[in-house]
Amino acid sequence: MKLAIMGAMPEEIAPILEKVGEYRVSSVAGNKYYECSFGGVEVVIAYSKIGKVFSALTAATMIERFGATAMLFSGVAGAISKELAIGDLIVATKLCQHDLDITAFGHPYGYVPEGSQFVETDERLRVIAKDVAAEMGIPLKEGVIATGDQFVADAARKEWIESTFAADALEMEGASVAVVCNALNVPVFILRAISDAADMDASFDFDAFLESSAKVSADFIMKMVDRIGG
Ligand code: 4EZ
Repeated sequence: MKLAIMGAMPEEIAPILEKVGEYRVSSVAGNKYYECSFGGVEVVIAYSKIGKVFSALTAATMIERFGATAMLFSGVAGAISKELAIGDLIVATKLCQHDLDITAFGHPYGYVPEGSQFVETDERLRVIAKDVAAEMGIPLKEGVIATGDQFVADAARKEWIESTFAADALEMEGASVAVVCNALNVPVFILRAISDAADMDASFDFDAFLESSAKVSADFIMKMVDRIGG
């Protein structure tokens, strides 16, 4: 097994690189990839840059070039569900692309022919996450995450995403990573800690809480890696 651990921004993987300590670095297609062995597990770590295209490129590279056989994504997200406060964790059961629209042809939002409106994550990895949360004594919400190439800082857009997809949180990479992993038959797990509420204050909250929420997510992911290494 070789585990891929990815984020979108440097801040999202910094706590992970710090934890593993030593690694080999290589560059592919404008991104750096960090490889090491951690607790008996081979890992490759990278941040993709923001958005669906860069994250799809990085996920595919980790699998095809670096031989990753499972994918753990760690990062921050905007909350939709009122149950989610800043710093809370959410695990995606399934994800959608909220900005994918060929509804002019009668298709539902987020759907393209030969694709699906929602893409699912790996159940076994979600069970590991539940075990880790129980052991830590912390709540872990599961739900739908909506992905799109937009930083959402607008109540109307957020409400549209909620009513269209029943989404609990939103971000800019999860669905594209999950699509790539499902296509290449690699189990995928998407974890996010809340940095903002995708509303008028989102950009300020994001700047204030990116680092602390990214660390909440990264620390949880590393607990999962500990358990996987057993
Ligand atoms: C994207 N990520 C934000 C990147 C923002 C600024 C330079 C997560 C995220 C997010 N995405 C946190 N809050 C969000 C929101 N309100 N809308 C979209 O994955 C880069």
